[in-house]
Amino acid sequence: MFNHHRTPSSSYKTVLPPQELLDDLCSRFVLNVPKEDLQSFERILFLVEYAHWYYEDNSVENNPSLKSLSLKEFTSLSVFNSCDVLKPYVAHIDDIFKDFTSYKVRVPVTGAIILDETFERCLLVKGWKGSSWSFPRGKKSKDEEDHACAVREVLEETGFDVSKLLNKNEFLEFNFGQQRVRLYIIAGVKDDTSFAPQTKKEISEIAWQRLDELQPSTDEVISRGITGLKLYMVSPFLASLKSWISSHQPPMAPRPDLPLKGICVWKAKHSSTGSSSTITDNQPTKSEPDPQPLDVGPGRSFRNFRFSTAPILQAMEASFS
Ligand code: M7G
Ligand code: MG
Repeated sequence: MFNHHRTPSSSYKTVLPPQELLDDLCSRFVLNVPKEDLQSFERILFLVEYAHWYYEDNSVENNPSLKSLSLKEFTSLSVFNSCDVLKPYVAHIDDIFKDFTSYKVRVPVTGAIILDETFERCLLVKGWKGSSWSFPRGKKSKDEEDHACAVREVLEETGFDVSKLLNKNEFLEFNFGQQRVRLYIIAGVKDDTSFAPQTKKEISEIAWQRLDELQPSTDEVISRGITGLKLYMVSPFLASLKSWISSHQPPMAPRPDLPLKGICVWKAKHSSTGSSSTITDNQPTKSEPDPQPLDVGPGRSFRNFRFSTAPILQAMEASFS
């Protein structure tokens, strides 16, 4: 685990998080939620994912010696280690993760196809880790309506509020395996609108991409536009989008003054993917609303300990029966 061949500062990003920090994150993000949210491993893992993001985006960022962890590593170190009832299941972490991953791809996704005033460009976002572009979209939360999820995800990923522009009946929908993806068409958005994601490390870039650059459309989930743009879950929508556009009048005629390339409207300062596209603007990322400050006073373990074993046990039974 420790790489002794590293550069002079050998503790750089190699220190595992202290158990106290993990316990604090665990009690804040996971153990303090209502019982009904702890009814299955899937729901528990969604909560652990929030704790993990907080760890990566705040704890690791503020402490350069702390090791960056995968969600799986974080999960086995945190919840499954600091919670006695979950401890025995560390051995089953591979299966638990397999279930979680397959559950995730079954959660319906909604989002938006945002068109500019000429209907020549659409707004795409680039993921933080990969290099592909997709429409702003994301998984539905528990009991969330399709259009509400689209509004929330577009707001989180682009900072743009489509709630007043969204028509619940105007959408394109496809199924990818077991996943339903519904995208609402939001047409005629001004191209000087400002965009910036509200989440950290989810989106690395936002751009108006020319629809004709996204062609040739294939039905592939992963494809490339004619100029080499890598696309994720974009192509299958293009044919229906084209026919929608041909039956609707854009509010503005084509703009020959605009570049024939995509127009970047936001880019992260330090993204993990060093992309080379043209940059026009660099707005600060709005930070997430900070959760309660960590309780660091003496006796915190007692104060934070609100763990009730009954729902966890029930969840275990449900998951393994
Ligand atoms: P998601 O919210 O799971 O997907 O985020 P969805 O919006 O399609 O429902 C997709 C991916 O973005 C995650 O698997 C993470 O890799 C990354 N990501 C998303 N968020 C909100 C964060 C975050 O707050 N912090 C970090 N570090 N990564 C994030
Ligand atoms: Mg999301």
